[in-house]
Amino acid sequence: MLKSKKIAAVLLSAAMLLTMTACGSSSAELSSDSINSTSASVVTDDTASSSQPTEQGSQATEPTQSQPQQTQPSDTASTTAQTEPTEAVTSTQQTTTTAPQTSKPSESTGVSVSYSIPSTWEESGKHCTQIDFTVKNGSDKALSGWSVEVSLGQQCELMQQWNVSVTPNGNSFTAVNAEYNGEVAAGSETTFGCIIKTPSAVTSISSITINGKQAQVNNNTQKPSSTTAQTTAATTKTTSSVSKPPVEENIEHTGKYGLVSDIGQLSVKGPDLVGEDGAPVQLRGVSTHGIQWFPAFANKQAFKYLRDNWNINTIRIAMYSGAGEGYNDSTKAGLEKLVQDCVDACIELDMYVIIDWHLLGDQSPQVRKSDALRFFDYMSKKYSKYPNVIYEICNEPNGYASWGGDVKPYAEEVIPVIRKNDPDSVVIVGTPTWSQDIDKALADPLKFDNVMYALHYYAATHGDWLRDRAKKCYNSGLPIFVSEFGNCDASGGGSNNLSEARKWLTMFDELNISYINWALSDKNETCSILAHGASSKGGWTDSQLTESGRFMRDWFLSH
Ligand code: IDC
Repeated sequence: MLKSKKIAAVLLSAAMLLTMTACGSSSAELSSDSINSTSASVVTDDTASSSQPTEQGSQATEPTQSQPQQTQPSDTASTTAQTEPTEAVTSTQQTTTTAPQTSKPSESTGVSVSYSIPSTWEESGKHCTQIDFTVKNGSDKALSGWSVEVSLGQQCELMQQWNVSVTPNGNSFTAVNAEYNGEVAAGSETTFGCIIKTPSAVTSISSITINGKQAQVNNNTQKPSSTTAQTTAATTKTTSSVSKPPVEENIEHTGKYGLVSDIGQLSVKGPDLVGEDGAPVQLRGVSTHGIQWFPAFANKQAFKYLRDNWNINTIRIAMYSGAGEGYNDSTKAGLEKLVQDCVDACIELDMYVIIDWHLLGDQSPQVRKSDALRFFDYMSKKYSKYPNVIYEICNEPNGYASWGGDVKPYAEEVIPVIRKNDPDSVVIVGTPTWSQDIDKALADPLKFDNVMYALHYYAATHGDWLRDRAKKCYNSGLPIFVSEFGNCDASGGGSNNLSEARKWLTMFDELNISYINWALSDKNETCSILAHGASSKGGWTDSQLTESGRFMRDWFLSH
């Protein structure tokens, strides 16, 4: 089966590329003649550079790591108010399956706006529509700001927005650039989006202007392809649109590194993660950065590229859960929607996917327990029939949070909620001190099956002492999952320590312990796999990868 799959992959690779490109493009193309242009242009994603807010504030607030024996972002650092931009809450997942070729670009200049409607759903008798926009500056002059007016022909209410400031105005809304993405260099583009609520369904948009000039709307035959429910609407019906297409891979995923259709439902046997046939399995993959900050990199094309070119079988979706980290009443619906888009993408890609409740700034998982209970109840109901999904219920308890007083009691409430909906699933539980105190879990384990305990390390910070702890715990029967690690220091910065990194990964390969690298983003920090400005959709050359990115790619490919 694997052999024929490989041949199919080769034969289909060209078709696949075309499909991926088409999926990444919008079917509606609008152009403006505001800068030298009169014609519509086809917008493709392959040259997209990150339109994320730059990390101006975040560099200053990186967790600092000064004591190698104490492992972690320091206490003060991890509780520092997060200065990452919080408005970048979005779905960049293109789930559209039809992307008709619009008129050929007759010239490559001009500013164009394209849009796609990746999902729609109903809530309290109204229609909710997510619309993703791309403003592309095909001119030879920088754009110093943009204002896009979108006519819907019906009243609209704003629910969410990202990378933009949206003002509803009767039957239309105006979308004005955020502070950080008004400037669009010649040849670049920027993306933004919103979720709106309307009395009737929005299937296409009748008119758009950009910077006051009417833009032409090309015929749009694109259909919303998913009807995913919002997690906040308890009464909303969940309709999963996930179907399983045949898997096409460039790389043959075999044996313990297989994909879901090879390995099936995971379970935990002694200290080992095993597949449906009971044989040990090793999940290896990459974690997104916080999806509130780097949503552009949380997309199906990037995951697919990593699956096919880096030989990984797992993606971790990190959603920071602290109010200071961008998860709050006004953003949670959009973030949880993006988690689902990412999970749906991984299911379509036949990959395992970890839903990570990325506890960090709150220290104890007790702080946001009621949100976590609602979140995991929803996710485990929605994904109960998919063996792809693993639940990680608290990334890194830290500071005052203790195993007996905070983490264990939290897990004892959350796990039964997951189990009720999804009885077979594997659950990863974080451990105190930034998921280093696996020994505390060994001394007082949870009484559930199919539970694994998170061990996190950063190779330039954590050495022999933590490896010894890992070996001792494993040999004593503790199931360990390395749901996050970095090759640099625990702040995410500093230099990589690749010789330590090799020691860690070699040990895990020998013990069949699964590991997930931090992080899939182009943020200017050592732990990123991508160099700043790299495409968000894959196809990365050596120079578009960081040192850590090249090391991880080579490791995954040669081990
Ligand atoms: C870091 C990010 C950094 C961000 C910071 C926020 O790399 O861009 O500003 O979080 O606190 C962890 C955490 C993980 C950290 C990572 C590096 O799980 O969220 O990411 N790290 O500091 N534990 C140890 C290290």
